[in-house]
Amino acid sequence: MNVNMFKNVEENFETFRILDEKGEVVNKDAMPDLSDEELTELMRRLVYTRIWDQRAISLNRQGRLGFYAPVAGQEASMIGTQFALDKDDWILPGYRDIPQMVFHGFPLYKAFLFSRGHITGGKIPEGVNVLMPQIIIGAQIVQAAGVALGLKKSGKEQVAITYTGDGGSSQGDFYEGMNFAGAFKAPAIFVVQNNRFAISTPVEKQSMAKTIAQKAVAAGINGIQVDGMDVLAVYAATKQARVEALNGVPTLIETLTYRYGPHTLAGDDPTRYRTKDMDDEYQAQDPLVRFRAFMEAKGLWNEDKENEVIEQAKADVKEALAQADKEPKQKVTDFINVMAEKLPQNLQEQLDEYTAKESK
Ligand SMILES: Cc1ncc(C[n+]2csc(CCOP(=O)(O)OP(=O)(O)O)c2C)c(N)n1
Ligand SMILES: [Mg+2]
Repeated sequence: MNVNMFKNVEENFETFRILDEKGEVVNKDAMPDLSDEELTELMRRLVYTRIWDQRAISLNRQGRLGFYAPVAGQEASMIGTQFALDKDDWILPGYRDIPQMVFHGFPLYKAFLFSRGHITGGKIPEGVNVLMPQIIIGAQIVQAAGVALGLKKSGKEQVAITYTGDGGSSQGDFYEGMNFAGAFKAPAIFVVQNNRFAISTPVEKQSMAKTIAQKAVAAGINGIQVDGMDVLAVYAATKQARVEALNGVPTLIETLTYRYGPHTLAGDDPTRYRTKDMDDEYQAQDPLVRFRAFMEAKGLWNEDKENEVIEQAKADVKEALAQADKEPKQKVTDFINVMAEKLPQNLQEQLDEYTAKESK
């Protein structure tokens, strides 16, 4: 028999890109409709995030921040997706997705308090539609399907977007969430930031699927693989996914990206699982370098503007840190007290014990 019964589904999942590595437009038809001001804002956010990330890493090393997962390399993937949202849309982030939260309105000083494990960092201001970052891999995906369905049922023109990594795409929750959203026509967008590694596990060992995007096929939802270091492509794909979501079709967006730093600052050493050649390959695709070239060619960006943003980012980090420092030191009773309206007996006992200790 000469019929090929098993066709490769990944052939339908070419990488979508608009800018090449030199910042030249290679897909004019897909160019999103963004004003000069909006393009400038995108560039500003990329630079701002790179600087804030550098500052956060050094603050962590000085012992002034706690948990931190570096984002350099992934800025286009993070910022391009968030930029395509409406203010009222809901974000369900993972631990690395702090930039999307901050650009959606979550105050930077609270992000720093979250990093320190302080309860104030977990109190989301009214009107800021984000949930707290999930540390449990994949847990936010089923929740996103539920939030999306809730938005639909209440008749709102809002979507829920959630983020996970290549590692997260192996979790059962990932399939459940996508399938549920598809079946209930819930306005959800699932972003998998494929930075090629789940801590030290390469994506090639994670799954035999050639793309993560193709995993959308089984759920009957849209799937697209995007060059996640091309902010315009990421933005355009998310913008379209939002329209589709509101029409009852969720989308899985796989962004191909890379984290330049370690997994977190808790001590992993990327040189033990990545080669210099691989690092170089992705440095050559740097989302900032690429978009900067595009912006400079359009006459919309220059060194002065860049320096202004760098100074602003440094000043904002300094101010946010000062504000975080003003927060009263957290007591054990503080975090027991925020857990439940009426405490169960065992926690009540702990509360009594710590109330007594803290009053000494
Ligand atoms: C359910 C669960 N299993 C294991 C872990 C430990 N863990 C933390 S991050 C991580 C890797 C996640 O990789 P990926 O999804 O690719 O996201 P990335 O960190 O690369 O952004 C693991 C295994 C966890 N937090 N939760
Ligand atoms: Mg990963």
